[in-house]
Amino acid sequence: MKYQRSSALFKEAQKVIPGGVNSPVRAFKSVGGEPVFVEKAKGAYLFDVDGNQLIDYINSWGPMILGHAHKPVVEAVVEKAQKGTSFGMPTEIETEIAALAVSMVPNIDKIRFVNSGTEACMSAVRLARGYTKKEKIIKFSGCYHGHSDSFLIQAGSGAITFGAPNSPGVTQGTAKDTLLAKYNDLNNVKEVIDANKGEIACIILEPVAGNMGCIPPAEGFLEGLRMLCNENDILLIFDEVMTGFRLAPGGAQELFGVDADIVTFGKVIGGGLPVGAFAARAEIMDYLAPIGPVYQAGTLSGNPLAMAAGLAMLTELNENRSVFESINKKTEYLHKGLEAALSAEGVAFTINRVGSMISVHFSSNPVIDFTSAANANNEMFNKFFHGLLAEGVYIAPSAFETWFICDALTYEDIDATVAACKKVAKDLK
Ligand code: KE4
Repeated sequence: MKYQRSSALFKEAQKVIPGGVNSPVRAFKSVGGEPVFVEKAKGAYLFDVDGNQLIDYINSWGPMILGHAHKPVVEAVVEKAQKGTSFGMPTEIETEIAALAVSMVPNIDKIRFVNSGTEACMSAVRLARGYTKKEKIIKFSGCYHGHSDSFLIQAGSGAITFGAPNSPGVTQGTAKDTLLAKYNDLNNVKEVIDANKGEIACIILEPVAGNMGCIPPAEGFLEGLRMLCNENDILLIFDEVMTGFRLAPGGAQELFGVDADIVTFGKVIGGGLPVGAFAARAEIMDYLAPIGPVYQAGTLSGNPLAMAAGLAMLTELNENRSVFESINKKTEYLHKGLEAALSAEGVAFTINRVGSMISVHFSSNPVIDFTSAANANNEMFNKFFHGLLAEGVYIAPSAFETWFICDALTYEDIDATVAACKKVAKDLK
């Protein structure tokens, strides 16, 4: 693979964009080397600026569940654009996609559209605080809910007291209201709740973690959180930015049969255009301006082009629900192939998978939380990443990310991926 043009473009980009990218993970800092600049994409394939064709296992970090440049989505956006791109006024299509989302997702009556997953999670927490009149929140180490200040927090000195900023610019004043707990550790959550009795507005989590690699909820973990929230008058927020409209039409709530109080969305709901959303039963959502006291707003919220892309995407997923089983089966086939290829070389690894979310960790121990993900051999992951890239396979450029499968991927693509893995595995040890 040659990357001359990507490298030249990266040099240019760094002169006018911090780090040459508009989102840090794209810069390959975690895996080393220089990012690949993409020219275009179609179906399961990326075509970079040097003419390399890559099998895409990121799919824009989740949105392209039906593959890139999916015809109905593209046509919907093109048609909408000819009628104007933004009005700052209500449009019928916002109601159409809202009604469809509400019909697909359990336990929500109303939904508010925003422009990113960050905005959705930030607004959901503000709504939970406004509704419960309590200020503290619990999040989990290793879970990512976007870059809003309340979420850029690491475990503080006291295990069960407030957190500490994990980015300059986040104040102690903000950090003191964010409590950190350990994913898949209900006892730890109980400790944190008991140490902050009556002060916690919400618990926010990824029902399947995707930002430590893919980490499934342990048996009973989600149900246990639901119980603790019921017993302590705490709202449970499922951050379904990754899992929503991917793990099932109704997302993780449907898959695991556990009801959240507020659900956030991103990625798939926008069909590849900038859309986030948060949703809940009416008694909670009606706390939002203009009918309630909790303020939240956005110039481009409900943008007609983004709504057209999202509506085309959700309509297809709703009407062809066999897609979910299809991508799950393809992910299982990939899992088996990778497992055979890596085992044959005696590499210490573990693969986590839920539905069409999957990740490879070079660890002989189970990866069940942030600590176990961090303790894996991530140097080996970096070699694995670059080896696959050289073979035309593009996976997430970090051991702390999930791969996302799209339904445009064929079994032949997966066989080619496994063949590439076999080749790379020989040089891993
Ligand atoms: P955005 O603001 O990036 O649309 O969504 C934030 C977000 C919220 N919740 C979850 C569970 C998420 O995974 C994300 C964003 N995911 C990352 C990938 N790990 C986006 C990639 C990036 O930051 O460029």
